[in-house]
Amino acid sequence: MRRAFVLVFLCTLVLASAAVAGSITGKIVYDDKVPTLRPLDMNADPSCAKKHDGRVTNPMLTLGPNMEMANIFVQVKNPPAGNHTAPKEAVEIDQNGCLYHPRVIGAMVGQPVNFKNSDGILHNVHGLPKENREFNIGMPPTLKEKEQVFNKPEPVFPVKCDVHPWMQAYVAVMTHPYFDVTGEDGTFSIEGLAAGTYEVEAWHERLGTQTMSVTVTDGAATADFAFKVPKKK
Ligand SMILES: [Cu+2]
Repeated sequence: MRRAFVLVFLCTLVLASAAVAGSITGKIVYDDKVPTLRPLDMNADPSCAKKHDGRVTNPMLTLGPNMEMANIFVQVKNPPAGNHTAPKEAVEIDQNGCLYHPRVIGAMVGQPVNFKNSDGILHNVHGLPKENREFNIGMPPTLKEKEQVFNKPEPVFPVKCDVHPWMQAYVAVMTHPYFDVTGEDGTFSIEGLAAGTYEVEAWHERLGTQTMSVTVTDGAATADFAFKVPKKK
């Protein structure tokens, strides 16, 4: 009896660990004519311009040497059921060189987002959500960080600085942890997925969204995306 119990227990453990063994990883590239974006003009605030050597590339389209795309928000649209607890650890977004780093973030409902001010110059963090309450945090040079918590899920919304019109960030508020943002190598990784078929969505601030159906069985499933400039209708 006891042995049978242990066996069932062990089988359950094996099954449980197999059930969350999956992940979806991928690489996102740009596959179109690269537009010439004007560098950012920071001369309106010399203390910003001074933080850069020469031209400041427009971060709207951040490409790696092989057209890898950064700042793509990737999420599972049909996440596994269950209540997902928000991490206590804050998601950080820094105002550095009068730019947001990173430019795109995701946080869970109830998870703090920590807006930092490494610049030590005057910024304000003006969020323009639709579901959550609009917010506008003044960040004088001496204010090094300020936390903000979002209570409702919301697709990606813009955050801007009213002092520096070129400053732009994007925040998504999620009910689950199955999301990631690509770094400069264009890759993302979404872990902890049970076996199943998932709709994966990739979002870019100007090039829209793409979705792909991906089946996770065991180990890593792949979802690679290529973005093009949408055709005008
Ligand atoms: Cu600013």
